Amino acid sequence: MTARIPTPPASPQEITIFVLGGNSTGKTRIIERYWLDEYKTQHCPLLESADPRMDRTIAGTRCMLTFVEIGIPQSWIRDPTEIYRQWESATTFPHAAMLVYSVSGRHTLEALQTIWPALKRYFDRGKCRVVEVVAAKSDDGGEVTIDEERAWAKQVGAAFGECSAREGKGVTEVVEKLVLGVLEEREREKEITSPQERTDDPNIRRSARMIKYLRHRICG
Ligand SMILES: Nc1nc2c(ncn2[C@@H]2O[C@H](COP(=O)(O)OP(=O)(O)OP(=O)(O)O)[C@@H](O)[C@H]2O)c(=O)[nH]1
Ligand SMILES: [Mg+2]
Repeated sequence: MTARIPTPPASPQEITIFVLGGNSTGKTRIIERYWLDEYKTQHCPLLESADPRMDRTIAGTRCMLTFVEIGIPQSWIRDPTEIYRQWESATTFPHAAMLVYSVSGRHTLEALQTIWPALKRYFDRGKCRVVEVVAAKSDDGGEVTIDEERAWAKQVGAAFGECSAREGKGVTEVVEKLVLGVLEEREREKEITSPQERTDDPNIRRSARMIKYLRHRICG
């Protein structure tokens, strides 16, 4: 009798996502809604769990997602070069970033626009190319028109999404759009760096097509 050697389970794709935005823009509620499908009414600036990592299968790929919430301090808005000073020596970078503003506060969008050049320099250094501008609290009366924001996102080469953590709408889409963007980028890099692998493993091309198809369905 021949013993079958079990195939070791594939290690998950490690994906770190920065969730970055001004005070009270809804960052924690987005993560919480995605993770636990909950919306807490009392204010809690950060997730209560000490380990913000979650194991999810997205587009047939096991992913280990780590969310890092970052508030934008006033000092960055006054002088965005503060970001260089704080992050110039950083050696860890996100794989994707969600730039969150609240549709009910124009200043939260303007804060992102002010610090974007400095942020971009940091993201470029870490080769983080998957960025999404997210209009949070979409259930709330808007001060910012979505068209205006969509145009800015396009101009800076970011995707755009809107969601309401309170109503549970659009949250999965905004998170998974980023994850699919990272997976697609990794597939592309794999194809460039190891054409041998591409010819030997037919699943690589199949999963690349699947990710592309799902991304197209979510992002339009
Ligand atoms: N209408 C509406 N209000 C929301 C939504 N999400 C959050 N809020 C409100 O905004 C407040 C702040 O939400 P948080 O998720 O804590 O915002 P944050 O950006 O993490 O805030 P800080 O960490 O304190 O900067 C909440 O207490 C809610 O009152 C939403 O989807 N819709
Ligand atoms: Mg918070």
